[in-house]
Amino acid sequence: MLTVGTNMAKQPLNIGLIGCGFMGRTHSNAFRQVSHFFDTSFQPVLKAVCARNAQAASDFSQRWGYEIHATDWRTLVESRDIDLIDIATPNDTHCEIAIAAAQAGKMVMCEKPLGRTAAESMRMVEAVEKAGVRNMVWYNYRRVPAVTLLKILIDEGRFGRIFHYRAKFLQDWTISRDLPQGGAGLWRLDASVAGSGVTGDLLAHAIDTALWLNGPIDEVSAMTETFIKERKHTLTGQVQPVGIDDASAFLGRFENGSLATFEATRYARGHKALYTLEINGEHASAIWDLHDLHRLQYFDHRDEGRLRGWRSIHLTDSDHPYMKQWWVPGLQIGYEHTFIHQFADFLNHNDSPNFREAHATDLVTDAVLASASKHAWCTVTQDQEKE
Ligand code: SOE
Repeated sequence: MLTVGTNMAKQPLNIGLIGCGFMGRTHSNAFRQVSHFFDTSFQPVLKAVCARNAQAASDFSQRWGYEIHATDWRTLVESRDIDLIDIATPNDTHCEIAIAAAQAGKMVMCEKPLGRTAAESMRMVEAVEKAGVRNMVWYNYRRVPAVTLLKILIDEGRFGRIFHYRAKFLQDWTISRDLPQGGAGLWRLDASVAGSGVTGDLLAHAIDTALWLNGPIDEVSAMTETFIKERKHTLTGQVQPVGIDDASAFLGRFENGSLATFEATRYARGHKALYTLEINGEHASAIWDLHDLHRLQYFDHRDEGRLRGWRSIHLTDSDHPYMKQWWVPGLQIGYEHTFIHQFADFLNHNDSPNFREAHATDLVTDAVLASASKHAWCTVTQDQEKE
């Protein structure tokens, strides 16, 4: 006998995705996979996808199984059939789309950084809070099980007083001076679209994780550099000045008294996406490395002296965050799972980081850029809501 499978208990959640690039794929994969592995009361429905290029929108909708495709994002925002708008477009469009989606009463999810500046992201915060709609920003690295475990260990007080937090995000894909700026795939090099260079693109990840793990950053002293000063613009064909920062580094102080050392660059030859972080406390230290993302290095000074040393914890057991939902112990997961975890949490009413939390990251990146341009220490404006 054949039985028809039903999903009666689950509430459909109709998703409208705007943007079909790399991030559109990571999000679509999360929408497709989440119900196969996580229990939630929602059933995501891939309702509509939008891209400026009609062929790209059509190809994407067929590949991922979206019901309809469009070339104007307003079609999705105005549709009564859509519950949630997901923004995976270049940074200069986040604000307008998010505000319109909030005003239309949709839930809104947005790629990072939330705004090109903190002033821009504040407008987005105000819009979602005024409309009372759920909102979330895709700072996916919080959902690496090893990073989530680190948060749990810190909150349990295992580290004692924190002295140091250091993070790096290193890439090497813009070293060639022949690489143009602007247009699909290269908008990250166009300051008018991206807002900033590695500060908003890469340091923002490191800052989001740091604020989550170690609390607010009070002040920063930064330097930035643009190594290639002019590049041809894909859209105009003209050689134009480059307005983004190619490298960005800062020293800072956290509110808890610990010292911050951060660096991001696209000029570290040989490094493709080396995001590493380290925290040193009174009793313990930990190190995490994106290229070995399923491991957490942990040292606890209170261990028995004869056996004291760095442990390399392989996070594949069912008592590790998120891992009960996956395979059997010993079998690891990867990058794409971080988006599935974040979406599963969202479906289970954990929206963190929401727009207001992501705005706090933009306040730090604004201070970093201001400090670098003034050659001076800058105080990070704190979110009024939190004071
Ligand atoms: C840039 O190359 C990039 O794709 C970022 O935009 C992502 O946020 C980061 O996770 C990987 O690198």
